[in-house]
Amino acid sequence: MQQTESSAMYTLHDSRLSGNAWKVRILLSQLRLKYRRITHVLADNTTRTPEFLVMNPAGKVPVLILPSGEAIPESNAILWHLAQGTPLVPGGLDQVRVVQWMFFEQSEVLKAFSAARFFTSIATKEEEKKVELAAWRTQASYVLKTLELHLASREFVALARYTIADLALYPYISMAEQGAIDLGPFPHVRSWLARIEAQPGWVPLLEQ
Ligand SMILES: N[C@@H](CCC(=O)N[C@@H](CS)C(=O)NCC(=O)O)C(=O)O
Repeated sequence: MQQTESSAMYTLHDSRLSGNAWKVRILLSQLRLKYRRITHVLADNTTRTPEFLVMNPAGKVPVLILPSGEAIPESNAILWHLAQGTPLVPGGLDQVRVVQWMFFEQSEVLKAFSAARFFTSIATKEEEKKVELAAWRTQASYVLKTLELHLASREFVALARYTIADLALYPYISMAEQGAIDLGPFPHVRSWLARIEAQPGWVPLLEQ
């Protein structure tokens, strides 16, 4: 575990390559919120200790510790909490559109893209689950076709402007090629990714 930065109000438990934690770091930057990072090496199982499980019973990063000491797990719950009261979370029916796409991300996007990436570019051992790669890539292709059609007539997924729905969907789709998922045939998806990267305060996965 490595700790970086000081004098922070928030503490973010993350891991170096986590796309879910990347979402949170982009938003913290966009909202200009100071935070300290506690970066776990997931293979060391430090997210499965009794102390960590009190913060997140699921034993995963990201977990954001608020200035009050309250722990919030689940990347999209963290985005929701931080962005409340900003234009990134609208009110009324528009809010439902944002929630809709954040659920789509967790149910349809996350597992397929993150698993394809992990077993293609990150895992070092011969993993049993590798046999499922074809299924994950098929699911990823369904997601990309869905988004390509949706984004053909709009700039952002939920509303006419950037919201946390775009941010929730962004990390794993932007890293699709690390899972040998080709974004070439999806020009509208690629333009949308570029629009997200052009938002003020966007930060890369790995700081130079
Ligand atoms: N639904 C969760 C998923 C979190 C998740 O899968 N985190 C991964 C890193 S990206 C993790 O901590 N894996 C460690 C483990 O499963 O032991 C979220 O959106 O935050």
